Formats: sequence, structure tokens, C-alpha cells
Amino acid sequence: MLKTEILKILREKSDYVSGQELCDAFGVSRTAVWKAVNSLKNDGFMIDSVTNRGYRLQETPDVLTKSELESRLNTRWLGREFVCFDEIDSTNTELKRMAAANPNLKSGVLAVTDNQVAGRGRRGRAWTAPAGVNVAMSFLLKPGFAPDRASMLTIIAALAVVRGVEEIAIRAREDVRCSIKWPNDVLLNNKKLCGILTEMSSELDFIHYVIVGIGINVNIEEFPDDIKETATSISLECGQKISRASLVDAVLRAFEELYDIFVGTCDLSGLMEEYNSRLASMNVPVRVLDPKGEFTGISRGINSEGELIVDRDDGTTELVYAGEVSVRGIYGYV
Ligand code: BTX
Repeated sequence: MLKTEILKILREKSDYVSGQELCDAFGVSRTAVWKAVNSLKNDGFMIDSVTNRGYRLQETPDVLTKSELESRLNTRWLGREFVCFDEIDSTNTELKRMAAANPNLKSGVLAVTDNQVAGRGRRGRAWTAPAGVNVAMSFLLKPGFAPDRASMLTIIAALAVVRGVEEIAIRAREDVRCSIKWPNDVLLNNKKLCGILTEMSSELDFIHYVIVGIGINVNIEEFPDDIKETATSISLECGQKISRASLVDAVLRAFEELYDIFVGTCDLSGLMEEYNSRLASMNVPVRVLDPKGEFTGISRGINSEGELIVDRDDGTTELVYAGEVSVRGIYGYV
């Protein structure tokens, strides 16, 4: 796509690039270049055009358009095919529709939107986000492993978000900590930054597809009353706005790497050390809200099956499976 390629060059050069250079690079006419540049301007990019000098990218706004995303994505297979919507009900629901309409839909296809208006959380809960500031994306996988392994993809996705957020927003900052509340809430400074909804279509022993949906609070500055005590965003904790397209790229690249490790053994043996080092409640007292009965103990992290190991106060050890159970810190949400 010409727009994407022009955007890449303008970003790389950070100086004026002549119209002729762009024509030669892509074998297109001056009018085609002019049209593509104008279309980028309409998307919100500030591009300076000066006669005899050419075009220069002045400012990259945080837009989540097809060409912005395409110009940022450096993945190997995840999101190499994607659909990008200005607005959609839910990216998970959209991928389900796409999978139903096309049984040959490729593994790795990605759906992203700038405005998700009916975002879904787990067990019928809602995921809310205003337009233009957050990431809402889902990708479809067609793995060859057994359906009972699929819940581990949620754990991998949580770790991928941590890695992506570290790379793009935190780096060596000591005042911001990105952690995980088992199994799959990603937290920034102990508040909920991201939610993950993994859905599957399968037979008893065969996965048709899995959809991993990820919602990240990126540049949002204010939350509705019902979640403002527990939710946060990258801009609120880091004090800076970041490019959502770059974050999407970083999270997807991280997922690819982690997924490769996972499929080698089809368990979390290669990943649990990193996951446990990120766990918000590690070696601390927790309350396990199990419908069969509540209990307290000390959280010891996950095992290779993704179960949370909890040493109960009565001296026994419990392996907690995600399902219906949720875990709270003794002193609050984390
Ligand atoms: P969850 O059930 O763990 O979290 C939902 C709960 O989180 C809500 O009941 C509310 O209390 C709180 N919440 C809602 N919105 C936010 C928010 N923006 N920030 C922090 N807390 C919030 C988590 O479910 C799974 C969310 C997955 C969202 C992605 S977005 C792309 C994909 N499409 C889709 O419809 N869902 C997924």
C-alpha cells in the first residue's frame, strides 16, 4: 500500500524527501504520491510540503489506521493479515463472524479497532473504553494442540502485554511497575491496565480456532466512576502519551516469541519463571474465592499447567485452576 510505504520513508528520514524520490522509489506518478500524502494528512499526520524540497513528517499523531499499523508492524506471522475498523462492536465478535463466514481464515489474522462500542469481558462482563485512546484487538489462532491447553494462551497473552508495555512505555523506569494478577489481568502500579478474553471453538479433542482478545488502557485520562478506583492507563502512570500502533506491534512480537516457546512443550515450563517474577501476589497472603468454599493461604506462583499454587493456612497445598475461581489479596484488589 503506497500510503504505508510513504509513511515508512518519511518516518525513517525525518527530513524532507522529494516527491521525485518517492515516485522513483515506488514507480508511481507524482499525482499518486500527492494523493497518498493528502490521504495521510486526512488521517491526522502533520506533513509539511515545500516546493522544491518535498515532504517532511512533522508529527506522528496517535492514530490507529490501517497504514499507521501496517507501517509499524514488524511481526513474522501474527497480524500479517489484519482488519482495522474505525468503530466496531467487539473485535472478538468480529473475528468470530469472519471465522464463520470463511472456514479457511488464516491463523494469525488480527482485528483492531479505534473504537470498540460493545467490548466484552469474561463471563458476560463488559469492557469499556472511549474512542481513540485505547487498544482493542483480537487475533485468531488455529493451533494443533489439544483443547485443554488453550487456557494457557491467556497466560501467554498477559506476559506478552507486560513485555510490550515494558518495551514501549517503561524501559528502565523505577517508579512504574507492570505486573500480573493471576491469571490474566495486567496491572500498572497495582491497578488494572489490561483485560484479556480468550474464546474457543472446539470439539472434545480438536480446536477449530481460538480468539485472544486484548484490551489495553493506553492514553485514556479518566475512567467511569465504577472502575476509577481499580483501573489505570499507561499515560496516567507514565505521564506520557504513547503510540498505540507501536504498542500493538510490541505486544504481538512478544506473543510470537512466547508462543514459540510454549508450543515446544505445550505447557508453561519454559515461561513460568518469567510469569512468576511478574506476579503481583507472589509469596504473599491471598484469599481464594472458590464457589466450593473460600480459603486463605500464601500464593507460590503458577506451575507448568498455569495453576496457582497456594499453601493453605492448614499446611496443605492447593492447586487453583482459573475457571470460576478468583484470587484477592488479603488487603484489597491485588
Ligand atoms: P474481566 O471480566 O476480567 O474484566 C471486566 C471488568 O473489568 C468489568 O466488570 C469492570 O469492572 C472492569 N473494567 C471494564 N472496563 C475496564 C477498563 N477499560 N479498564 C479496567 N477495568 C475495566 C477482561 O474481562 C477481558 C477484557 C477483554 C477486552 C478485549 S478488548 C478486545 C477484545 N474484544 C472484546 O470484546 N473483548 C476483548
